[in-house]
Amino acid sequence: MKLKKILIATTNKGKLREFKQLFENTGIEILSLEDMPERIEVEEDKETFLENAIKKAKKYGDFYKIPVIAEDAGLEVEALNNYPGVYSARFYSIDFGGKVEVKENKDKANIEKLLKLMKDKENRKARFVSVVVFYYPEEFGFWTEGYCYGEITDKPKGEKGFGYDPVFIPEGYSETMAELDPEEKNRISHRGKAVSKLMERLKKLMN
Ligand code: ITT
Repeated sequence: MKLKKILIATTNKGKLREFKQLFENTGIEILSLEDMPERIEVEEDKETFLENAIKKAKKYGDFYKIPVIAEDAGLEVEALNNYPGVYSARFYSIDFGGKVEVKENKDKANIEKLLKLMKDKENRKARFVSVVVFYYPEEFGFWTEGYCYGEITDKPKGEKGFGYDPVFIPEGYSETMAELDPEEKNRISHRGKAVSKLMERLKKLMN
């Protein structure tokens, strides 16, 4: 199999930036949805990360007819019954725990709601989950997953990364994920781990 270009099918700029870094020096050209001639809407309405990631990969891959990587990711918090989970991107807007108004941006509204729900919780354990699907239209596909374990802080800190990074301290660290350099985050993150497994599979397929 020859693989020259892969479309990273995400509307999230933070994710796209990290995927591009992870594929640096692989000889594979990374395209984003902005390089595509036409936009399509894909609704994430499934109950698991895997089903959402498969749905995104298939819709984009079949529409644009090029190899695609799609990811569904999120934060699972033990004391909140693993919420926000698959609702991570739109946690602020769901009934669970009450809705929160978006003032500056969605990431900040999600964090505001999470910290409110975690206010008196002693158990701060959480993990980031990434499920990544590679799909080669009409031929085959596979998926990998990665986890990053840590704890939820009581206030946001750091400006790097995106999403819930300012309130997540990875195991073994004293800084939040948003205080880590991008290379360091990619080395330990759920996404970094899922992508390195994916690359192992791709290497075998390309030989
Ligand atoms: P696409 O579906 O277009 O890829 P999205 O933002 O909707 O973009 P997801 O459905 O996978 O992506 O939702 C992931 C949400 O989980 C994301 O918006 C963040 O709030 C959170 N998240 C995922 N990975 C994260 C990370 O590395 N750091 C912080 N938050 C993360």
